[in-house]
Amino acid sequence: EKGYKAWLQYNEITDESLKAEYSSYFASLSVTEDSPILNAAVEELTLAANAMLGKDMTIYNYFTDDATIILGTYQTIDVEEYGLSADEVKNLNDEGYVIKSVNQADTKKLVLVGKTDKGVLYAAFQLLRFMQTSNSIDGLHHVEQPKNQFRMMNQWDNMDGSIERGYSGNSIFYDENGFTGDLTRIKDYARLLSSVGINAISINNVNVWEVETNLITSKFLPEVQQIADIFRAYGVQTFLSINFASPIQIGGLATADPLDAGVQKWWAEKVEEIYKYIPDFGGFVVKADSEHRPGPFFYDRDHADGANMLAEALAPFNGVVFWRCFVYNCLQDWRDRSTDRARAAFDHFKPLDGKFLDNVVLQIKNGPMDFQVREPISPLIGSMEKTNQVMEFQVAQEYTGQQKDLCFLVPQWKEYLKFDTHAKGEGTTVDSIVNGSVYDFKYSGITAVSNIGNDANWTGNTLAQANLFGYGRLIWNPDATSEDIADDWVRLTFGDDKNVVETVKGMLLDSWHIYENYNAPLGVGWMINQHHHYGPNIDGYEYDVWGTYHFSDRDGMGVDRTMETGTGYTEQYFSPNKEIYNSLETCPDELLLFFHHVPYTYELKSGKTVIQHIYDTHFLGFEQVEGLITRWNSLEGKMDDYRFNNVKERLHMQLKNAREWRDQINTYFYRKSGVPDAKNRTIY
Ligand code: BDP
Repeated sequence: EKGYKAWLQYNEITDESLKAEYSSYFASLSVTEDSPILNAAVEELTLAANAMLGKDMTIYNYFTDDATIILGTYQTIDVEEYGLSADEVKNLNDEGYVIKSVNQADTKKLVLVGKTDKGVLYAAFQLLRFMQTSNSIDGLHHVEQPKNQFRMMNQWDNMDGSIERGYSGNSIFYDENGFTGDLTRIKDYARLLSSVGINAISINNVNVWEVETNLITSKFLPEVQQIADIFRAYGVQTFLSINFASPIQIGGLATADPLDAGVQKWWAEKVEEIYKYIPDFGGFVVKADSEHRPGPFFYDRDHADGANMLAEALAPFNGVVFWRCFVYNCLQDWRDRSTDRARAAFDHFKPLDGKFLDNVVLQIKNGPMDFQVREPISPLIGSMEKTNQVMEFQVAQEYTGQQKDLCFLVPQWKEYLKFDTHAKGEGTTVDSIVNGSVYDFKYSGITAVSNIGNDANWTGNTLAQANLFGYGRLIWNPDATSEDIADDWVRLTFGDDKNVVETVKGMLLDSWHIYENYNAPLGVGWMINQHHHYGPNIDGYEYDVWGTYHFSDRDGMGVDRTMETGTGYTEQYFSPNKEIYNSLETCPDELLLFFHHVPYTYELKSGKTVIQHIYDTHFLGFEQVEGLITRWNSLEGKMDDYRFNNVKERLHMQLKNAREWRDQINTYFYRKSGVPDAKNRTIY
């Protein structure tokens, strides 16, 4: 096993009593409905029964009380027969389910009942998770439903086969400006996504270049349709990223002006054509007026004009526009610096609240900058009462070690989701906004940039699979703890050996802080190599146009974003967050340099000076990576060599990276500040 099966290992059950218990339930299965999703559920259970128990289940396509597994939607199963009340299932949302084991003297049965067929599939995956993690399923009565509506994945795959910010090989979808045709691999990806509850995917990069612009033409739609068919069977709806200038590039029009009648007609016809191929097509993801991509600004229109034009075309088919808010000036004059990139999304979009049609969803990155190891939450989240919103995470580790360095991001995402915005008073957490319950959005949820490619193990570093798994599990239920998610992932992936479970889990849970320790300090971000974004380069972006500065000089560092003397960014938050961030006294240490410019000798709440904090965390971060290597090495022989060595190699790359960060950051700030290390360690 090279890691391909990820968390769907379905290893043979070795515990005899558990095996006997499971086997008694896995003799036969009855399913009376016919749908691709139910077929997928049956296929998964069959596959697992075979692999885990060596059982070949008999499948009945009619109802029979002889079957040991009864599977279907609540309309067709007489749930009361099995001790469930009809309401229990009926009151669930469309993707909810119940798993119940009936354990009477002479019969043992499992009932997997969903509100819809999607619920049934999720029930199947959950049941298999219970078994893979050695839980007894006798007496099971498990009820679940997802807490977010859209649980989406954004591929940043290009049709030449490359992946923007891809760290694990090439695309599984495209190659040489066409499709790979490897539908088996795509199906296995669909299984992975569905098993953790992902229900939507956009299959091409948000930067839509020339070739990909043609994805919405008859040249490519038949193949998009094939892919959509595969994902549909796993409850995953397909979306495409589109080029705002498509009417010009492929429509032969002279303009893409969203208020032009000809442009509107072109999109309406285009959408109709797409739905002929894919009747349940999800809609479009749009990056417009961002990093040189075309958009409504070019025609002096605003983003509501742009998004609504597409939304109108999609509305007759229940399609949705995911309109990204990553809009900022990437050609700033660093000598001017009067604008602040952190302000941009809020400044552009907040004034448009109420102007968007109800099938537009604003897609907002979790932070105001760009997926740094530490950023505050985007103040746009929760600030628009009348506009559907989803939050965007990045599972791909662009700025967090690129799947060489270990950085388990679930604890970070969890912090964002549980952050209290105070938008509607205390307790208005981010998760309650993005799940649509605070403002009653029609559409809501979470999306993220995928981290997979065609490497044998999908994610380059086998441990980076935990981020994909964790993303799905966390957005299904943001109340799940990082510990439980990590625990599940390790046991599903590597088995139950106590040593392996505790060691790997500990490594995962420590890893975000370790990465932060040797990275840019105290929330300031960006001290990274330009373009490829791996490794340190403290001034790489400092005198450049992207709006990402740290303002270090001989006296101090950090970005003044206060209302009085700075960019006024803090104003964008609700009280009391606005005051908390605005004041040096109350701003949390870990974000201090994001919000304030302070002397190197400024004393943190931890009692250390900023400069000593920098030295200490950077020495510590490196040592902690040495510690990760020791911890991992203790597992030699406890798993297959392939996966063991894969991670070992990556950890050594990480050590090199951590050393570079430590040395460059410490040296730079020692030279700038002239303040020696209180502990007298060697700084060059
Ligand atoms: C940045 C990436 C860039 C993406 C952009 C985006 O560096 O490759 O195109 O975000 O989200 O993080 O559009």
